Amino acid sequence: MKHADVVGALGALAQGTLLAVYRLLVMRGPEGFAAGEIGEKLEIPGPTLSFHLKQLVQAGLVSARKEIMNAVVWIDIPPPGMTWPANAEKVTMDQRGCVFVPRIVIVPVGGTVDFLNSDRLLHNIHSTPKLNVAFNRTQPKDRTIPVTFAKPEIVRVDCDLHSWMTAWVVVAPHPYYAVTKGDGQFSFDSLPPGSYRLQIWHERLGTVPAEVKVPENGNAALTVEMKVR
Ligand SMILES: [Cu+2]
Repeated sequence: MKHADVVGALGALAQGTLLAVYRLLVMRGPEGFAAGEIGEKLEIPGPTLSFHLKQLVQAGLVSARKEIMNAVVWIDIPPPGMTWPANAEKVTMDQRGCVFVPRIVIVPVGGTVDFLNSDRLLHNIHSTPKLNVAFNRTQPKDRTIPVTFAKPEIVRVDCDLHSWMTAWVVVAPHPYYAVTKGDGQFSFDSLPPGSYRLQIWHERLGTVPAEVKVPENGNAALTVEMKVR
């Protein structure tokens, strides 16, 4: 069994507990819990809990620290002439261990996301965007469903069969979009010197603006705080 299969299979087996841990963490939000506190609340023994936490981190659902992962950062007005390369990389979103992996993908305007299902069970992809075309498709194992997104928008995608399965497709008009990683970090490559206004969006924390000045020489660094509303 490959690593991904093992995680997927155990994820399916342990869904009840996994889900309870995830729910608790989602309810608490960015403040999070100490591992001991979670174990106590849910009466899960330490080794089992750390296994589940590892699964959730691997699935990109939680970060082990206070940094906010899966926030989307973008530049309001990109530097002139900075457009998507003609053959941008293929974007895929898998359904694995009953979660969308990754939880957030960035796709250029007019681009296509290949939705996959690596699980042995049936999923579906359901979305009712405001600007893009709605879709609601059944997805058996190993079927690839390509969906094209024509307008800039942050599109929510759900699986109707598993209420906790949510993902986001960020349809980006230019390449200066990034998703924060598990350590809360993001970066843009080759951003010319100048002042930029950024937006930072998180599915539960809303959108906050920020300003950054990129110097002639060297890098710009920025720290943004997001509060629970
Ligand atoms: Cu599902």
